[in-house]
Amino acid sequence: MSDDCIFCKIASGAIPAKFVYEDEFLVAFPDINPMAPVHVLVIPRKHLDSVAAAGPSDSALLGHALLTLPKIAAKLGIAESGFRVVMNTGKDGGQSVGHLHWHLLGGRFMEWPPG
Ligand code: DGP
Repeated sequence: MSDDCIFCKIASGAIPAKFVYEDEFLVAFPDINPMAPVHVLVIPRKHLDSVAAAGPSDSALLGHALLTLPKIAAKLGIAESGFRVVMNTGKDGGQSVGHLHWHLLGGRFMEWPPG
């Protein structure tokens, strides 16, 4: 837990959010500024600044997250139509919140390339 991290506060319940999924390691909740009909953020309960801050001891956590993202997509009804997972990292990656997170987007066709 990082004291000044908004996503740590959401994960701990200090700031209320509607969890669409949670388990021992992850929580998922709607993005405050949705870019698609379905747009949730999936975050580890553990504070990591970004994927660039992860190390070998985080392998199981990262693997668990990747395996869980399609399950959350299924729960939200976008597994069959398809979905996009985005992990913005650092300044040029467009990361604005310094706690590792995956955007799970769906409910419409996702254009490529991204802006
Ligand atoms: P990124 O730019 O990849 O770091 O994405 C951060 C996202 O987090 C952005 O889409 C807006 C969202 N966000 C920021 N603050 C909050 C918050 O307090 N609650 C929720 N639900 N989403 C937030």
